[in-house]
Amino acid sequence: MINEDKKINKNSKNEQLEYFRSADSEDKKLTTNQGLKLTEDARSLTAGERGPTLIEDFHFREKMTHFDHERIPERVVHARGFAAHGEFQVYKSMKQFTRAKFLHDPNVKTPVFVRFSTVVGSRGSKDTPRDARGFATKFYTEEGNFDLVANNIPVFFIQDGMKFPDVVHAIKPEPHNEMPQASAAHDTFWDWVSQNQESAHMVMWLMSDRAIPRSFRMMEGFGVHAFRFVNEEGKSHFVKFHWKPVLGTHSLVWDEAEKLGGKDPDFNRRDLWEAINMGDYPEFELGVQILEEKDEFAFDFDILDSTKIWPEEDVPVEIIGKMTLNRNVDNVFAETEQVAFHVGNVVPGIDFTNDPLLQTRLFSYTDTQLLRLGGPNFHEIPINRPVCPFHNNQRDGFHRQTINKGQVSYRNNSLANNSPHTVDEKDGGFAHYQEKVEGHKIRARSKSFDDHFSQARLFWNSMSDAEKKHIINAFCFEVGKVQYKPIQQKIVDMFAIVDHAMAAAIAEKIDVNVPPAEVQLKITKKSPALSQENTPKLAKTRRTAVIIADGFHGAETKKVIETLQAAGVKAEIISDRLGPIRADDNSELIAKHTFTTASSVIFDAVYTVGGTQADNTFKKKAKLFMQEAFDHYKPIGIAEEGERWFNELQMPSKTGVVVNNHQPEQFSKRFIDAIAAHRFWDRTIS
Ligand code: HDE
Repeated sequence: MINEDKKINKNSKNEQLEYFRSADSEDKKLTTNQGLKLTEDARSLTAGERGPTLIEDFHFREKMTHFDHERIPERVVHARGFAAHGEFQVYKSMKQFTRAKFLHDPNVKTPVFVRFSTVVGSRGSKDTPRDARGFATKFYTEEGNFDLVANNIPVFFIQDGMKFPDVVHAIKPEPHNEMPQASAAHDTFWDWVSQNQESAHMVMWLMSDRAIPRSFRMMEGFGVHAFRFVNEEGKSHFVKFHWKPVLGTHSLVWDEAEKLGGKDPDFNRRDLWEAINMGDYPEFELGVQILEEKDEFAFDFDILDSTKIWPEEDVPVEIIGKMTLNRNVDNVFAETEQVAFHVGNVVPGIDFTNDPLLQTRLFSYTDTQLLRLGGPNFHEIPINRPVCPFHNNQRDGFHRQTINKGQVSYRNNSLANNSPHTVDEKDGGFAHYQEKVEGHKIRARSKSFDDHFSQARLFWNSMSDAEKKHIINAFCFEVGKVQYKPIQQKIVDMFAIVDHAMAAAIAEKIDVNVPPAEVQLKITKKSPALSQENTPKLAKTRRTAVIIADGFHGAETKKVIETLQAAGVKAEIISDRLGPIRADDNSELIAKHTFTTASSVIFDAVYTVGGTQADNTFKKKAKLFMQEAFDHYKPIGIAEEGERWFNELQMPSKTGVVVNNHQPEQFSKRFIDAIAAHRFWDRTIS
């Protein structure tokens, strides 16, 4: 129980959590929840050694009842997620634009908690479906919690939250047979898309590589809506928030994503967990696009429309700070599952706009927590508590933790000096931005929201050839799985407006008619920032499988591994058995994986060394491993036997294949460059 007077440093999230944490390492006596020490915990109380269990067994009943109630409803969307703690610092003061204190002082480290998620799948579903990813950040600021509840896609399916239950029902498993899990590739979703053309832009992103991120550490984040920055003088600017990953924005290839769903359904969470444990702290820079109020109508789209981006070339993203994730959670349920984000959690200096999607979100988040977390006191759960003091006259309710003292629970009061009392804006009080609004009560949308295709085409125009190919393949997969022919035809007709050649290529593969070419928009504008070709590319933290068999070249292999590691590449030994593998010079390397426990899809690159004692089974498995990595466009390093085996595969090209001719230093340098290039899209695949 929390007593208001209990002394903890309220400004330290770590200390706050420590207060509630119970460590495994302490020597503790087993008790009931009432503190009764127990002599036995494996046998229930029975009448005689072979007799019936007695209802008197309060210990058994307490243990089982608690277990029976362990589950809470999973999130209706974003059910599967993984989170980490960290800190955020601004590079420079943003005081000119916002009163938000955590954006003023570059010396202040604001604790953060970030939960990444998929949207559609259940809590136990795989990490790698084609889906948007959630990227929700709670900033525990000294002025209260600010939640930036973002996605890795900058636009949304709909313009008005009224349609949210519809799009979610359509994309979730179909209700009559609860299939398919974590996938948009079914009739109801595409039926909904064809009936709701405002989704065109988001669907283009969903069909692109953005929807299969390589890692949570390599995703952009977008607040999607236009928010407001409000400064001390009460002046407001429109603002859009961006997270830019320092490692760049990178993706899986679809075949890899599908295979990973079986080989390692935890692929993305494991990647985040391991990176933090190894000290490779994920970093994201915070960017803002800022618009003056006078420019509200300066664009050929409505800046309040959540199906639109503000192209970065038109409104530059200014980088203002950095977030570093440096601590894993201690308990997934207590932290990741119980964290309650709310787009309405803002601090003075950050405010809302009339974006109709944002406005409806402002209702949904608290409402959903009331059900999910079982009552109105979820703000008291340790992960949700602000680090600053909070006082009001709210009382009681399910699971109330605080023991409020005293007689008074109302204002205005004279008995407690009218405490707690409101404060002026100049003393840190929040006052809503006084935007002037007037109008008729109507269910209608401004004509400025009517263009659903121009930015879908802008996105298409901005893609590289490889990215375009992936989008076409994604449509062929997704819409190809639709059973009802007229839906397939409608989708192809709809996306011919975006690009006719794209639609024709899809039509051919899914056996529907090619629409007339005239429907396509003539827009040629591009936004280079949208292509992942233009993102930072680094070898750092990439995983390379090093395939060795007994009799491998010891000195050379060790030299290569050392050089890779010095460049931040994770080199992991794989062989046909775990444990020590003996080199030609009698030294050893320890195999962490076998061909049974690991496969090429969990690695970014492969270095096949081989070994003089490799038998035919080993060779076959190593070849399969290389073949798959090759088909996924990954860098391949080869030495000694490795090169012979690769040549036996008779692959159609050697693009991205780096040979080690007993020159480990030269080889390592070229291989690291290849790892940094990530994929070789111009490679010919048979
Ligand atoms: Fe959410 N969304 N959303 N959403 N959303 C939820 O809140 C909702 C939208 C996003 O890791 C729910 O606590 C409505 C856009 C993230 O815990 C729910 C609308 C964006 C997360 C909800 C939207 C998001 C959620 C479900 C349309 C990107 C996971 C559980 C008006 C900017 C947060 C929960 C976490 C979660 C409602 C649209 C991001 C039901 C009504 C746009 C990252 O309240």
